[in-house]
Amino acid sequence: MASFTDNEDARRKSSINTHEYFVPVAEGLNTKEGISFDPSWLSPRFWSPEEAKKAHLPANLPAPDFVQVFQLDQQASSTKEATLQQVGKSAYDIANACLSTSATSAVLFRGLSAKILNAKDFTDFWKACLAEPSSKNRKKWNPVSYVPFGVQRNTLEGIDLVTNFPPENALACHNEMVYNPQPAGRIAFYCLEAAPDGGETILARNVDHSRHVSQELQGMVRKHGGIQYTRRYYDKRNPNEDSSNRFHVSWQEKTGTQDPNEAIHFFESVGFSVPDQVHFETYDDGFQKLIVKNVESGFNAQGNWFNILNMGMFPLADGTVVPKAMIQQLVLDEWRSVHALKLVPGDWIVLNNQTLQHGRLPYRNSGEQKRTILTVYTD
Ligand SMILES: O=C(O)CCC(=O)C(=O)O
Ligand SMILES: [Fe+2]
Repeated sequence: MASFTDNEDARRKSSINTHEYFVPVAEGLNTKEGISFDPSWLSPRFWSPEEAKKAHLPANLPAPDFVQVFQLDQQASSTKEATLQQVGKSAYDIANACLSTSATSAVLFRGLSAKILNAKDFTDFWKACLAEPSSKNRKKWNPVSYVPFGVQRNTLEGIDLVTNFPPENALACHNEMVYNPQPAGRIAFYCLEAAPDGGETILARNVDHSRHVSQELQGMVRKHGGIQYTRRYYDKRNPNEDSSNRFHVSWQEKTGTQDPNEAIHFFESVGFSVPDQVHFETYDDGFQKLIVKNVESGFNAQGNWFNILNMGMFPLADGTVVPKAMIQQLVLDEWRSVHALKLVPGDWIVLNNQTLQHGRLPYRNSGEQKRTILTVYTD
């Protein structure tokens, strides 16, 4: 932890207007120790423990030295004027300024538990981040909805919680909604409660994946025109469909409407083109399915690796199937770019979702302490 004078020094050096509520932490997350790599984090669909023993594994996950860190100034923020709105505006100003430069892909605000104790407080703070900026030169943040393949997230007071993924498994790094035509520009996580054991946030820069993923695979994706993402939503009136599988969703549940035209419009409003990417198709049983199918290049605006080919579920644009051995190698190679940090209560991390991936390590909750992390997204 920086001393008061270090912080003063850092504040003077910083070109960012912190509105007195935040102090830059000059040393960032530049800690020496990392977390040793555990082969059980590798997707068991592609790696058995025996195979992992023979592989060339990463040694450890270092701390992410590229995250810009700011600490809530306890003195300034305890004044009467320091409402959640003021603190939110200030955090927005800092995050927006930092993320507007290509040099920064992550900003971490620490110490916010002095102001934000629950999801309701966070809602007020987040509203201030989304308000019209005081200067026309600043980009307004517009919230975007989370549109995954399957079911929506669980929520707390109307705010999304992190993906409901089995705690005992590592959730590998990914860019949110990378399979949609318009993935979110930013994703941010607020930690209300950390897991007593594990649950570290993991981060990987897309530019680093471009160095570690085999040139052969990158070339193959380019040569075959990108990656094909297909979703098939059944009609909930069809009694033959299995509604117990969470990836098997009806179009009515997915889009929140019973009206087929409105269902198509739902996808249109999040960037899919109609009718080529979204349409109803009639099946042999007489019921229709809503088919949503798009091709994405697999690379971001900077030309870096940006896709979920590692799930082994998606063909290339012309129907070519990537050999299983290449996906297996990809799953491993993507861990070579991974850094880890543990969010503690009061931490808010804002990420450029176009250039930085996130995920998390396995964790265990205890009776009294349950990992609780809120999630928001903007354009
Ligand atoms: O559990 C987490 O920290 C993040 C999970 C995740 O990838 C998400 O919620 O988008
Ligand atoms: Fe995610």
